[in-house]
Amino acid sequence: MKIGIVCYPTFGGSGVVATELGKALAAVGHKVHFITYSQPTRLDFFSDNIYYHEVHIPNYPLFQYAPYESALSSSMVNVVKNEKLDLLHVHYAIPHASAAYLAKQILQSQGIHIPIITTLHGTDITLVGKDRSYEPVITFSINQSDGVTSVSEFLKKATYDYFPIAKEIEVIPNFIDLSRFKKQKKDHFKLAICPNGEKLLVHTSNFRKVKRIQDIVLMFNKVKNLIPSKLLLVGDGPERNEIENMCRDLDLMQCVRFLGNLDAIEEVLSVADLFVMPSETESFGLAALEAMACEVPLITSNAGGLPELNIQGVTGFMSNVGDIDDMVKNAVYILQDENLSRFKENALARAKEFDLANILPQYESFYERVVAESQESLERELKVVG
Ligand code: GMT
Repeated sequence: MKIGIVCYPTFGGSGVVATELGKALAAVGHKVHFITYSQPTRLDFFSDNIYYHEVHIPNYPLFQYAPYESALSSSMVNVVKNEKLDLLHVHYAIPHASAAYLAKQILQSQGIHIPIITTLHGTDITLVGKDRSYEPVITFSINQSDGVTSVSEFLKKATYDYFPIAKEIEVIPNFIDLSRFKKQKKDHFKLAICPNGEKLLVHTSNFRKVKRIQDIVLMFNKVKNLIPSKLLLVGDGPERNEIENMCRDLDLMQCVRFLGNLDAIEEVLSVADLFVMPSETESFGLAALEAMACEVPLITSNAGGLPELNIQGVTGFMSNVGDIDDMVKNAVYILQDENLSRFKENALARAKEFDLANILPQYESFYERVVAESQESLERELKVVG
């Protein structure tokens, strides 16, 4: 198939999933065309089957806000026409689903039919999408998509709860490439961070409020008094400065390191003993799955789709959002030497259930079904008109 993938190219779950999916589809022979405003962060190699089309957004002094959605729709129209795509798969509803709808209408006026699949990732529904400023457009464009997927049962339910959606939503969970995300021998790295055999706690995210990174700092402040440990905070975003100040105020800078955005995140995860994700909500928790694949157990909140990933008492523990003392108790339990290796094994076993090899065929058969159904409905419409 010739597939167009539209996503956010920056660090962030939806862009990572879209890019990894595109790479995997290309590896099994599909032609994949990425349409984004800059090179996706994980698209840093050459493949015969991967193409990159940059959305050009011309500016003009009249625009206080450059009309990105119009530029994106125009790019989609051009790529579908020039590359003769079979399908457009857009990741994150805002504004990709509505831009795709417009592109579809423009193409239809030129006698070209293109099916659209929208994948919902989380904040496009749970935070931003349900804002009144976006809700009518989101509802309309989800209903107009030829196929809709969500990354967890939780997100499917949330979508039906928040929006009047008539469309069937297919749950296809996120996945992991186990050939990349696996525990590597990085003893020198561990020794540099934990020279006295301390345990290592890690968090990776885009440092947004929804991640509740302050809970990690408060939790770590107690854990380190019970078990010698260090904390690595990986990623960057709006909360980072405040969290750094908090660590300074709590006199934690000797034990906490901020690493910023990292490409080779699997190298850091390879030396971690515990991954912490206390989010307010999380539709799936891809960063936690990446940690599990590197044999790292989890301390997470029980919000959103996290119970679909983290098995209580097996791959780690879940606590109510903001319950710092429960997270401390559970972290100390996991980090005991007699428990740690069992949790690590369980984390890896669970990650294997989300192996790319299991999930990719689900996307491929969904693509085939949507393309066939949308072709049939087009033929029905043409018959009625004829
Ligand atoms: O978590 C974020 O703020 C990034 C966001 C995104 O769209 O990039 O992540 C969402 O999509 C990921 C991939 O499907 C999920 O693993 C994350 O759980 C989800 N984030 C939230 O629901 C907060």
